[in-house]
Amino acid sequence: MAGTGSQGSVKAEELPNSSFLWGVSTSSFQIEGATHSDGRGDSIWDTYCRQQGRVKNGDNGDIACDHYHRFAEDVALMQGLGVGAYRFSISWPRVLPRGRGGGNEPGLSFYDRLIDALLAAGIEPWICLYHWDLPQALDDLGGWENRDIAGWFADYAALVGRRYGDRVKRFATFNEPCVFTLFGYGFGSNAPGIADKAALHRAIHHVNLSHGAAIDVLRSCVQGASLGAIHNRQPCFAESTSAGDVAAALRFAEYWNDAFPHPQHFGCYTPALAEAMEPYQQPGDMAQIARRVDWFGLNHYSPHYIKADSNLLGATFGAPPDDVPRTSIGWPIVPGAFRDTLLDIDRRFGLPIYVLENGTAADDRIDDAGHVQDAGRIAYLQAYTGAMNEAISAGADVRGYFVWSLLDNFEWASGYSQRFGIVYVDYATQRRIPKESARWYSNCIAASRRLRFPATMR
Ligand code: GCO
Repeated sequence: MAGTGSQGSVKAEELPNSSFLWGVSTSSFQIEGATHSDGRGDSIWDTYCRQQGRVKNGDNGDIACDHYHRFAEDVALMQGLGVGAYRFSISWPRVLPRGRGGGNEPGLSFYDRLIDALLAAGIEPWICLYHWDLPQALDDLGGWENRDIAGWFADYAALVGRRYGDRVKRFATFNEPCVFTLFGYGFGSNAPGIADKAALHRAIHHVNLSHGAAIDVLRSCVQGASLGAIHNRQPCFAESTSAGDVAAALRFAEYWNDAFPHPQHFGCYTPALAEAMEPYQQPGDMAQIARRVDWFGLNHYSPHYIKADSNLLGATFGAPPDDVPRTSIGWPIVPGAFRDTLLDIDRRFGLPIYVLENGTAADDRIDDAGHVQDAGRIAYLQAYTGAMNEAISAGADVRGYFVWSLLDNFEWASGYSQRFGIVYVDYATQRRIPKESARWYSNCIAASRRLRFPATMR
């Protein structure tokens, strides 16, 4: 058995079989830094960080994990972990500083080097086209509120597909479209900081259109492409049994769980959203949105507990019941909700599922011996991978699991105050220190690879 000792031990019979894909995920703005290097243009997150009071401690992405310069070391870390895949995102303003027009060769060649290093290390690159860093130049033209963005996004997808498609086959269009539209255009708590219901609905529809357009482009320019999108899905429980909270939870779930996967897979908005989305639709849109994809990408951390509110959705995040355990940053730990979500996705969409983000932030510290003992994260990962295996045993077609995240990084409006990595980053020196959870994950992967039969046959 790979793991020893009580903390970090892995029981092989609790793991999926040897063909299962284990990976780690990151995103461009959260780790790359070098925001002013080699011709990169500004993104909406550079702008947002400059606005006073938006991001905790006034943090920004200028240096982040300096991955732009240290990618070789980071690939070596992944190789040491034994992961089979690495999901990262392309920074749109790094490869197209104005969002459209001519490509930026130094930016494009950075991803060439990263991809080549991954392949040399035996790690499959998974590219996500959009992890929230919209070129500022496009936001100046209305960003996701401007219907023309579907064409701009398709052109960007073509640039990426043609450039890397000889070596990369796995492409996701969007990461968590419900989060960046809801927080960015509905609540105003993420870039570009807009809080307006019509803006939210316009953005939702244009992101959906852009998804369909990019799928078509990638299919035509990447031979053997394996395509999908990355969605959040999680139960939205009412914080209380009051009619107001129950209605709020249902409404919240419509936006959180269904505004994107439903139209992308079934060619229509759910009845609850249909009327609101009507004004933005043109003939043929729904067919353009519902393009065939090859897998369902899932990000899941915990269920939501929702309560009524006076905001534009009439719903916001509430508190979990007192008896629900929480991580050190307060997120509810409910592995059963993860299992149920996987089974629900399997039934609803009938596609192979890749869990492309799961993990937790913790109050990690370097101890006197220079180690980072993150027992809480290990317990979380153990419980959640266990729940995933229950779903697999019950028939869910789950093909892979990626931890969020490889490195501690820029956690959006929380700046660097939340550490999600299995590798600690000492931001003052940029030194990387694999945490205990990195060792646990590595053991888990090694144990799983040794299994000869699917977990369902054990
Ligand atoms: C998101 C993103 C990640 C986060 C992670 C932890 O959901 O916000 O996909 O960028 O860092 O989910 O919050």
